[in-house]
Amino acid sequence: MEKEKLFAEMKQAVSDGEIELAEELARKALEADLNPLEAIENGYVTGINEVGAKFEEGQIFLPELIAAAEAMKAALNVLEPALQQRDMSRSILGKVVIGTMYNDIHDIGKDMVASMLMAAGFEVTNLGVNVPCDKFINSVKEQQADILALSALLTTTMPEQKIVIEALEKEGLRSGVKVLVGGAPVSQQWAYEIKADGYAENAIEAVKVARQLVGK
Ligand code: B12
Repeated sequence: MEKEKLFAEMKQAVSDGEIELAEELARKALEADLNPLEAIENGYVTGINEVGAKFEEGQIFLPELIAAAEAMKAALNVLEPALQQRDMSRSILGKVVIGTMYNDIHDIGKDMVASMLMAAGFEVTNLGVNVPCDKFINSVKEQQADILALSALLTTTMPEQKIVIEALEKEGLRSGVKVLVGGAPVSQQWAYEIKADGYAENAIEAVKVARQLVGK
């Protein structure tokens, strides 16, 4: 099947909240040997963005948003193993602890960042969503993480990133770990303000910045 047509169908499947169809199209993409990242970005992400815009404009409501997100996650479950495939003989670039801020349950983008970092050769501990500050701190200590990656999708949970950075300082851990921030409402300006070490707009940029942060 033609690539662009498949991407259009992926977008539509997310938009319509069609879980099984979204999954089936992801399998088709793998069978056709398409780049999984291209399928995610040009297919599914365009669908979820359209749904987000409609939600903002009041054209659709939460149940439709949830259905779209579930369709997207089902497709990612199929594609992510392919995204993570890498040459295991490569040395580890560094250790990353990643999670979504407290009171925030968005994880689609955060999981993409986690997958891309793994694919690039980082060892990733994914703490999930709604992660309290002390859980981030404990994990940084336990893992002796090189990078702490913080995801916020809500303007109300962005300040949690600042709280975590301040807690790292209080615990005397700040100089030993680089903090990378991201999520749709997060910006480079915000990263400066809260004294994060890096910001990236998307999963591909996140890998580039993470490499720079560990000097590789
Ligand atoms: C899907 C979705 C949901 C799903 C989430 C499902 C899930 N498992 O994640 C559900 C339906 C559960 C949901 C719930 C809510 N949502 Co919502 N949601 C979205 C939506 C449509 C898409 C988000 C998404 O997955 N995008 C696709 C991914 C691939 O992109 P991404 O997340 O931005 O991630 C990329 C980058 O940001 C970056 N990145 C992400 N994390 C990180 C981390 C690091 C370290 C780095 C470097 C980079 C990085 O890389 C990623 C990959 O390229 C957005 C709108 C939008 N377009 O952003 C609204 C949106 C974020 N939601 C919104 C709202 C209001 C809510 C609710 C409060 C709704 C409600 N009334 O209950 C709840 C919040 C619940 C909570 N406490 O968290 C608002 C937020 C408004 C604001 N300014 O704060 C948005 C913007 C919609 C809108 N326009 O109104 N939502």
